[in-house]
Amino acid sequence: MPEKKCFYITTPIYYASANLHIGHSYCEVITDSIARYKRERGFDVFFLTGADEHGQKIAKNALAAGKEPQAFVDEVAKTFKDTWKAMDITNDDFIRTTDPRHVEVVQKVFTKLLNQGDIYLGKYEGWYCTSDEAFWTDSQVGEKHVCPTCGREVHKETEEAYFLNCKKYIPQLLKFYEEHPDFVPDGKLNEMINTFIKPGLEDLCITRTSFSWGVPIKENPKHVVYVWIDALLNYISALGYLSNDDTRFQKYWGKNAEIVHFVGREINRFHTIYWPILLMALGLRLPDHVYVHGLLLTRSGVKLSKSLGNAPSPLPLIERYGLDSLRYYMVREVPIGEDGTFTPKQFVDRINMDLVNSYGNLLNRTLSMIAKYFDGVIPSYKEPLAPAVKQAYQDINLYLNQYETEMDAYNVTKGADSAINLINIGNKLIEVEAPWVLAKDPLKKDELAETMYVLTEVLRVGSIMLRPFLVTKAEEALNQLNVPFEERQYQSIRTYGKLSGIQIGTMSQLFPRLDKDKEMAYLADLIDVHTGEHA
Ligand code: ME8
Repeated sequence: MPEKKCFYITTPIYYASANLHIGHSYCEVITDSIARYKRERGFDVFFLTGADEHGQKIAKNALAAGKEPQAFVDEVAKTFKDTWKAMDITNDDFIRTTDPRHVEVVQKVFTKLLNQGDIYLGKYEGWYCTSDEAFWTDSQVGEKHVCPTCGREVHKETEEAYFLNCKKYIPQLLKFYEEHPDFVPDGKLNEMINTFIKPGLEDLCITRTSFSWGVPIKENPKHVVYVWIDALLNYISALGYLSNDDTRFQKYWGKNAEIVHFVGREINRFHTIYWPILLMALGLRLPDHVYVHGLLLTRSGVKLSKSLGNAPSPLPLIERYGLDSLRYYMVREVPIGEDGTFTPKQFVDRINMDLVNSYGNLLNRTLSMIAKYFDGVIPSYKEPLAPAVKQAYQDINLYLNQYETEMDAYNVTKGADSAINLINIGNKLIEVEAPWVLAKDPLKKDELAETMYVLTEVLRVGSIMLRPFLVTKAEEALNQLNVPFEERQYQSIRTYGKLSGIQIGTMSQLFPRLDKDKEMAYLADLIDVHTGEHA
């Protein structure tokens, strides 16, 4: 057996300033789907998420809530963990920037870079956005002096501060970009180069003295580390970088591991410019990809966000529609690199069309017909003779190949689409072959058997493909078909013919049909409570 290839995948660590909303869940669900897919493909996966718990904004929120910052973030981090549990997120670790294991790494990194001359003490004057905890230059804030990210007013701040010598690394960074054109897929790097690097990237101010809720540096403890530098280091502190036991780090940040960060577009800059610079300064390898996904917007095009208070939690949606429906909608309906809107109509239509009509229905019809025409036993597999059945096997291979290509490129939207297209091979075949007609003709017994057989394969293969998204229902479908353990494994996905003679399990409806008007009204209400927008 060749050694498993290591795959390290991360989401951002979410600001522990308030509860999570469906925008964050979107980021987490697509990443989780990739992690699950990679595990299915035999990779040794490590999937990290966590909480970003330092900074002025969080200290302010804690004060407003009448709590000590640590007690405040302890509570928020617990809600994060509970939410991810409710969404069946399969993260292997949950890092908090207040974890001692993380704080130590931040301090050690600071000392290392200070000693090697990549960090120096200077004075900072700049435009600061309190909400985004980001400093901006004159050209970035423009004449109106507003934050380019959130549009809020920025103010001037001056303080003694340490700087990271970014300028030194620009040639090396540009060379890296050139040599790794797929570092940031979909051309999402050009904007970064044009906006931030070409106009001249300044050294980055990486400490603050105006507040204390952060990691104090050992050399000068009135300084705390800038929240973004603190936060970015989570990706390696969680693996045990610079700790007594760095086995995980050697493994998942090793040269043979595949490393992918998933981030939303508004934090592209930090992950594609400053994070690589930090890693270069530390003499570490860079990630293979920073995958930049789009954002969920309100219907009038505003980002759903915690600070604007316009975004609902995923929990009521899970309670009403089930986790799999919500996960499926997010993955399938919002094209991964683009912004999308949570639209009640699209939600209801997508669930009814793909999960109820295509998937649930195919399972139901197939099982009922096997019960009716074959006493509940899957007929024997034989080389198919009927042209439509032969074609169905070819189409299974076609969509399966397409699925793998898309999922390998992290395109979960197209991956899910290929899986449903594969399921629809079965629905089309039922229309063409009309098993109820074949059943009446004794000369068509073989054709009926091969038709029913291929339908079970469509469902088996399709369910394995859907499993990263439909984390309970796909397995439930395999249970109803009574597919043996071995034939559920991804490595057996292309092995056809092993289901002959299986007694099918108990039938039940996978997804109830949603009443369009009723559910659209419910969803519009739920969303509008937060966004203040009406359809
Ligand atoms: O940025 N739609 O934290 P965060 C889709 N702590 N994704 C969204 C979204 C939306 N409406 N709103 C937020 C931070 N996100 C930092 C990260 S990592 C070293 C530090 C995504 O809680 C957002 O794009 O504000 C980002 O990828 C993630 O949620 C965390 O956002």
